[in-house]
Amino acid sequence: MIMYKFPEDFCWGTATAAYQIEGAYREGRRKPSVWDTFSATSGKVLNGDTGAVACDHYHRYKADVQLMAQLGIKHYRFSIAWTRIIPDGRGTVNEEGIDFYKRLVDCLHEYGITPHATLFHWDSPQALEDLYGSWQSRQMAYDYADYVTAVVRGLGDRITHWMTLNEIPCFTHMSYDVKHKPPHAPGKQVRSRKEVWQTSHHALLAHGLGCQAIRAASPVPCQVALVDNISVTVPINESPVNVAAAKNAFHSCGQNGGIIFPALTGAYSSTMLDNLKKDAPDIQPGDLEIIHQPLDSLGLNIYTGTYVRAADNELGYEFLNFPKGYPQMHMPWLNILPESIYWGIRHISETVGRNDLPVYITESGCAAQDEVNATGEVLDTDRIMYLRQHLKSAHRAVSEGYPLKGYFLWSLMDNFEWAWGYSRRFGIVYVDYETQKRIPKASFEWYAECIRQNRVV
Ligand code: GBH
Repeated sequence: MIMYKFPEDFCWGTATAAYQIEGAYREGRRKPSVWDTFSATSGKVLNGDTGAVACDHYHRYKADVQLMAQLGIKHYRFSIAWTRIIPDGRGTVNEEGIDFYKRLVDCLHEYGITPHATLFHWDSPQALEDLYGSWQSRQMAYDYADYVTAVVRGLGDRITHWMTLNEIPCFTHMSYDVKHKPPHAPGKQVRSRKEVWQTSHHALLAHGLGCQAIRAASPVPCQVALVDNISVTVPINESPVNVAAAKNAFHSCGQNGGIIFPALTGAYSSTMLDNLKKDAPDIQPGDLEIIHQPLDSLGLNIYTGTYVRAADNELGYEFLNFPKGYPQMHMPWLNILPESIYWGIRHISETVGRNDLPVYITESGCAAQDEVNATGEVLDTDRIMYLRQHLKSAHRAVSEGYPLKGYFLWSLMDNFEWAWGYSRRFGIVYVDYETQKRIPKASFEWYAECIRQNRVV
């Protein structure tokens, strides 16, 4: 019988992000990020929702850490808000901001939970958007590095696991090219495709400078990672020709070739540059060396993927559309494709060629149409089904020898789901936004049991 056992040292965790849970948007000298401005603008976020209060985690972090302890996780991934640390984006460091994260991290340590801090999860300071268009400018990368230095100076004695940026395409391409529906803050349209690629190039540069800043400022040895949402190509079946097709497709897709390839290999993928031609970003001498920093691990956020098969065309492969009625979770893009976890990890190893790098699934999870029933429970068996299949796929990667070290479930609790506001629930803890009451869902108990038994249950 296959027990789906994980190695003894496998890291079980959950993930969140500052703007999605903290609230307290005007407290502790915090100033607005682009998401405050965007969500306060009518028509940008569903139902006019904003992150002003969110889960009020800023005030309720102790109870939330207790929930994590009850769940049994030993690892927690959260993000630090730039506008709490340096409210104007650049310049004076705000000690009140540092203090909030000290309290949170000390509380995590009290319960034996290792903090994994993401330094940027999309909440660019509004002041820098006003000053120079944030990621449109190369200056953003340098201001980001200064912010990172301030964080690591303030918190580096108690945090040793750092992640530079979360999902570069989501705050560059989705923010400056409104063809992405729904767009992300600040939701501007730049003039050309080249300018879109320039924003992600600046973010890559920020990643590289950020890595250097962390290592320079950390008082103790630390771990540095990038978190990326690769586009996962899944062969329609595992015949050699279809596996080869999926690899080729992984390589040439812009979201991979233009982000993970330069970060991990020091070069944009050649097929992707060929595709872009005049739309490729300007790359200054030395940029790729800065971008290609030594990393201690790679974080992958994987929710779904795309089927690929071999085809008799110029490329030799084709992407397949999902047929009508294909099973989905509660997001238009969330087609259920559990093999994407396995293939994402395998492509990093074989297609990018980085089989030396430990990998963490830094986000995996789904939205469901959760309801509190008459007995006050949320019986989200659909989420359990989704998670069980994805963990089996993660187990396959481990059992075949790929260097998967941990799994962070997205998310600990329901939260502000960006342009979808509070209408989409990704948590294993239900949040009643009227009362801020937390109700652990059935999936919470299920995940706790996986952790207790160290296997897929
Ligand atoms: C993550 O992004 C985020 O890191 C997290 O903050 C968020 O809450 C979570 O997912 C759940 O959404 O509409 O076809 O253009 C997930 C990556 C990138 C997946 C954008 C959906 C849009 C596809 N997302 N993508 S489409």
